[in-house]
Formats: sequence, C-alpha cells, structure tokens
Amino acid sequence: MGKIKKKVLITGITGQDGSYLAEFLIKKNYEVHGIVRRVALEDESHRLWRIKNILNKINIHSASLESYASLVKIIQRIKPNEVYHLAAQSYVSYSFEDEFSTLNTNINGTHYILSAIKDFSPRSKFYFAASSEMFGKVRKTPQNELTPFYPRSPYGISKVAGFELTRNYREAYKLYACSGILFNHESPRRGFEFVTRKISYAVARIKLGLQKELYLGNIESKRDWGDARDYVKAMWLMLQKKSPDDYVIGTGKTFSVKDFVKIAFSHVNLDYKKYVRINKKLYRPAEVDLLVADYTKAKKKLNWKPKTKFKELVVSMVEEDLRSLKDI
Ligand code: NDP
Ligand code: GDR
Repeated sequence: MGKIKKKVLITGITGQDGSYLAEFLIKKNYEVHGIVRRVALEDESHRLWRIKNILNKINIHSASLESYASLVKIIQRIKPNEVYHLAAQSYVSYSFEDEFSTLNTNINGTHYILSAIKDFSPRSKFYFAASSEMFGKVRKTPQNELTPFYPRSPYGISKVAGFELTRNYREAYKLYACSGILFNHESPRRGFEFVTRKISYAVARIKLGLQKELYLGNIESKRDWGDARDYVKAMWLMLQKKSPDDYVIGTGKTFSVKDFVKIAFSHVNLDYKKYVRINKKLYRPAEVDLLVADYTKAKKKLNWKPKTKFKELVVSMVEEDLRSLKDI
C-alpha cells in the first residue's frame, strides 16, 4: 500500500504565488486542493492561465472569501494538513480606490478561514501571506520581525489586521498558524498591473514595434525584489517546523524602479530615456519609499536564502515576454 498523501488547501491558487506553490507541492507528492472564484471557472482561458498546465493534477473548489459558509464546507470536508491563505486584493494602488472591498476581502476572508479551521479542522497548519507593506513608512532599515508596523495604504492596513488575527489564533487557540512577511517577489507570471511586469511587457512590445511609450509613476521608489519561485519554498518551510512562528522573507538588497527600467531596456539594446514618460496620476496618495529585508531569522531557522539575483530576474521577465509575444 502506498503512503497516504498529505492534503493541502491553497486559496489564491490562480495567482502568481498560488500557481508556483501548487507546482512545488505536487512535486512533493501532496494532494493539492485550490479555492477559486466561480467567475474564474466561467472564463478558464483568461482566469486560470497560470494553472492550466496542472489542472489535471489538482482539485478545484469554487468558494468566495466573502462567504464564511462556502469556506467552511471545503475545510470541513477536506480537513487539509496545511492551508496556505494567499487570496487577497493584492494591488496596493487599487486599495486606495476601493478601500471597502480591500478591507472586507483581506480582513474578513482571513478571519473566516482561521475561524473555520479552529472549529472544524484544528490540526490544519495555517500560513498567512503577510507583506512588507506592513512596514510602510519604515521605522528602521533593514526591516525584520521586530520592526514596528506603519502601513501606508488600506492594503497595508488589511495585512496588519490579518497578521494580528493569525498571531491571536496561534496564541489564544493554539493553532499552528504562521505569517510570512514577504517582500516584493516577481516572475514571468506576475500580474500586469504590478510595475515589474508592466515594464517587462512594455519593453518586449517596444522592441517588437508594438508600442511606442511606457508611462510610469514614481520611479525613484525602492523595493527589495526577489523571485516568486524562491519564495514559495520559504512558505512551505515555515509549516514544516516543530512550532509556528513568523518570518521575514526578502533578499536584503534594494533597487529602484528606475534600476529595473534601465536593466530591462538595456537588455534589448534600447535607451530607456527615449521611451519612458512620467505620469503624475500614477503616483500614490501615500508612498512607501524604501523597503529592504533583514531575513537573518529565516536563514538561521529555516535554512532559507534567495537564489535569484536582481539582474537575472529582470532579464528572465523580459525574455519570457519577448518569447510569448513572438509566439502569438
Ligand atoms: P495575485 O494578485 O497574483 O493573486 C491573488 C489571488 O487572490 C488570485 O488567485 C485571486 O483570484 C485571489 N483573490 C482575490 N480576491 C479574491 C476573492 N475575493 N475571493 C477569492 N479569491 C480572491 O497575488 P500574488 O500571488 O502576488 O500574492 C499572493 C499573496 O501574497 C497575496 O495575499 C498578496 O497580498 C501577498 N503578497 C504578495 C507579495 C508579492 O510581491 N507578490 C508580497 C507580499 C505579500 P482571481 O484569479 O480570481 O482574481
Ligand atoms: P507594490 O508593487 O505596491 O510594492 O506591492 P507595485 O509593483 O504595484 O509597485 C512598486 C512600486 O513601483 C511604483 N510605480 C508603479 N507601480 C505600478 N503598479 N504601476 C506604475 O506605473 C508605477 N510606477 C511606479 C509604485 O509607486 C511602487 O512604489 C506589491 C504587491 O505584490 C503587494 O501585494 C505586496 O504585498 C507588496 O508588493 C510587497
């Protein structure tokens, strides 16, 4: 008789991180379950593009973060060994436009899942996708697990609430619940609304003569940018420890949006100054100017470190966009 497979439930499986995490866990022989919105099932070619190659290896359940009842049903039935809660309204800019749905989805959605686990599957280990946006107007550089939070957007506020809920469920109800405080991580599967993908896609289109200009907002802002494929491994490592804890995950290096732009354009032998225009409308009402991670704890306790260098990441995104545009 074969070994019983561990079961995992991933919310946000259609997103960048969810799709890489699902692939990673399939390779580790998990039985993978994912929650998707019903609308996604109606429009598979658009909404399920990141997981189309693994659809026959995973189990998809339709549910909504807005409905406690729909989440309970799934958690009660599957009783997963591990739950990775990645689903969220994850676009910081949009959180200023629609504070209400961002707070509602990100805070209540997290609360519903924690509460469902507590009542119906208390042995499930839980991972919460916290964010460097919680540090916002940074109190200290670099930032680690002890740095105070100062969120600068409704999104950041929602993630602080999710982090505190996770900690409280761990302490009050003894759930195995962890938060990964992840800094920006990118890949060829990054959503088109985020600045790195906006740049890599535009550079590929400009190179192929399909676009003439690229409009950006604040290109001086600095981020600690890593590779999503390295980061999903850190999520898993957190849930393999004896006891639950919170960890900062990043590269410890910081680059500006302008640095990303320069490398991306120069990779295809173009001078960015000829194509990039600044649009003040793309500036945010409140900005996070500088983020850089101190991931010493993850290195020591999880034996994790990032593999991909910034330049390799930029080049891989531009190359992949060039390749896919040429295939059309
Ligand atoms: P994406 O934006 O690529 O994916 C978000 C996922 O959440 C999608 O699967 C989306 O589904 C789902 N989702 C959004 N709203 C709802 C809803 N109301 N009900 C059900 N599902 C919903 O994000 P990433 O993969 O980049 O990030 C994963 C998580 O990590 C997010 O929580 C994000 O906030 C957090 N994070 C990300 C970082 C990064 O740099 N990438 C850094 C730190 C934290 P659909 O496809 O249907 O829209
Ligand atoms: P961020 O990512 O807000 O850090 O959140 P994003 O790529 O949206 O912005 C990064 C920085 O680039 C500046 N910027 C622009 N941003 C966008 N989107 N579009 C532009 O045209 C543009 N021009 C300049 C922004 O002002 C900002 O300073 C991401 C998300 O994945 C979150 O879910 C996650 O929690 C954090 O990373 C860590």
